[in-house]
Amino acid sequence: TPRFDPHDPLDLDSQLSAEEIAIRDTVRAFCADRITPHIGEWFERGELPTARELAKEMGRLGLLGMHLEGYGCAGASAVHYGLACLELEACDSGIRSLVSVQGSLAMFAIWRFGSEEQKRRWLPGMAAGDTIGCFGLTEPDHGSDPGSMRTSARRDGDDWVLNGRKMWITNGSIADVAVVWARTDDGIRGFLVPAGTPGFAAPLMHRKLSLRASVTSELVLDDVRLPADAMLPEATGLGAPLRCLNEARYGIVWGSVGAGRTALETALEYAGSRRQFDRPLAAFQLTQAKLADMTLRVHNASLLALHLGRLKDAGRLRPEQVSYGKLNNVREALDVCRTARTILGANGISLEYPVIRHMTNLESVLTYEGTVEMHTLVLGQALTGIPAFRG
Ligand code: TGC
Ligand code: FAD
Repeated sequence: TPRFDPHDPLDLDSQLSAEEIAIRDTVRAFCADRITPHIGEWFERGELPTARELAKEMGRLGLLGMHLEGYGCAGASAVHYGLACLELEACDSGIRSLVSVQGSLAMFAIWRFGSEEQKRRWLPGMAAGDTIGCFGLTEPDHGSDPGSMRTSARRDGDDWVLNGRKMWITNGSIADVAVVWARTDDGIRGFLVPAGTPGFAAPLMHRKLSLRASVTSELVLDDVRLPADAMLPEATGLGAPLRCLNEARYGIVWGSVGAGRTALETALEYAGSRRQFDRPLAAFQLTQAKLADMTLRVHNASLLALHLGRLKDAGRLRPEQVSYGKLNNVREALDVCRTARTILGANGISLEYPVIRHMTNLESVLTYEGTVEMHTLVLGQALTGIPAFRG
């Protein structure tokens, strides 16, 4: 039997193919080379200054719309995509967000619900990272309950005219195209809004203390006139954006493991080298209990991600199971970061170490793509048959 590996205590590598390991290692090396050396500074400045350049590099690696087929997309498996998300988020949740929103939300919406012409027009450039997309569902007054959105699209001759506001939109200010969900006489529909369309603006949101190395924006739509073919023809009703969310939530199931892993590994290394009372921190039983607990949480989450990935590749993954994974893995990763932070003592609050950055990032991850409460209620409904979202 192989030796116990503290970095892979369940020997999960034995469950991955050589190709899966190769993809993971490529993304890990890319992050170590291009992102990790700068990410602390970007976070501190509250910027992602090289977002466009990074998108092109990630496009060349095949990471954008990675699990989609055709139109320049890599056509990789769900497990490949998950492993990539894990490595990206081991670096920073904001970097994984850039990729999630591009591939799982904006590109997926077009790929799944777009016309042939829309797919040909947008997807190859988005897969290459030359064209950036965003996904506007949340509004100032409607977050967990997007079905009550007020943004509207009305017909004027053949055209559509959109009015409303979206809030907290990742990639908004750098996007070349916004997928905007709006209410019509015919229910909720999706629209492709090119940047620069008169009446459309995407101002940056400021003062975030989480996900600082990520572009977050408002979308302003004031009498935005679009041609008839701007509407995604196959997307009818709230179920369409929710299907896109399943894809991005799936990526988060994996990604959050990466954030937890970085915190755990940082704490393990720190505990081995920092000495107090003439002993390494790692020699204290209380520290060992923390390390053991964090290890269980990170690697159980990893096992869950891999299991859900295999179900997805087999075409068997249910939205309720995605909620299960997102709820569990983000919560566990945040818990691991908080514990890791205590092991680092005062250094735990410094950006010299990645732990506090991951911890504050995960506060966003806990909220976006469905809050803890929403996923708890999704599971509650799956268990009892009773929806408890509204009175
Ligand atoms: P409800 O009546 O239950 O459902 C409406 C229709 O949608 C269907 N449906 C789903 N379909 C696919 N996947 C899912 N997960 C689905 N959940 C529901 C449902 O069957 C129904 O279809 P039909 O044909 O009967 O009409 O709708 P509800 O209004 O009661 O809402 C249910 C609820 C609360 C679960 C849903 O609204 C929800 O998930 N809310 C959370 C909103 C959310 O997650 N927003 C995320 C915004 S995007 C984002 O955060 C990006 S951050 C990315 C980053 O930076 O990485
Ligand atoms: P609310 O819905 O107002 O909820 C506030 C609290 O009340 C939460 O704890 C919630 O769980 C709880 N609550 C609400 N309803 C119930 C209920 N029925 N029962 C019990 N508790 C309830 N959105 C996009 O569309 N696109 C993006 O790209 C995007 N990127 C984001 C990036 C960041 C950094 C952040 C922070 C958010 C982003 N979002 C995006 C928005 C995100 O999806 C929403 O913040 C999220 O869905 C929650 O909505 P809310 O913030 O309006 O909270």
